[in-house]
Amino acid sequence: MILPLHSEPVSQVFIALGSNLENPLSQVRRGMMLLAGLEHSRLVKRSSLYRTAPVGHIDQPDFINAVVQMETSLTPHHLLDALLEIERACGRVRTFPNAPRILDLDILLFENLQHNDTKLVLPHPRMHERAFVLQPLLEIVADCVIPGRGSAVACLAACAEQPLESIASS
Ligand code: PH2
Ligand code: MG
Ligand code: MG
Repeated sequence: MILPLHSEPVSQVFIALGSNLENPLSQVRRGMMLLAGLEHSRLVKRSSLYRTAPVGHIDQPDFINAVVQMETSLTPHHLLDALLEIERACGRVRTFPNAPRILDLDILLFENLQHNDTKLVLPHPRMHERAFVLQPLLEIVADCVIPGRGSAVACLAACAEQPLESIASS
């Protein structure tokens, strides 16, 4: 009998990457490289890279944004801790909400889980109103549905005024 190499349950997850400090393009590429090496996980697909205007706190440099699809046997909270550790390793220092950052890694979707505690909200609570998340996500899954929010295509249509420009394949 041929046994599977591992029998841990695997979850499909989507992670957003963003940077607007210290050569954002190379920060996002480095973030992807570190995600590709994440324990108990596999990087499945990566979107193109986008240059995007800041949303929210607008008096800051443009961002580079992208999304990756991963498979992981980590729990949502272990995955979150691993992402925070990568952010720290890349030199991120937290100042105020929405401040410029070297690297931001956000869990967008973890399977179809809807979850809310003080550390983690799933799906990401603002993903449905951010073109810099929706456009790269739709590149990977054209028929993506956001639990509790509906089709990602419809969400993107509602934030069409947010400028973003595809700059390179990742
Ligand atoms: N991240 C934010 C707030 N605003 N704007 C853009 N364009 N890209 C981001 O990654 C971003 C943002 C908070 O995480
Ligand atoms: Mg964020
Ligand atoms: Mg974050």
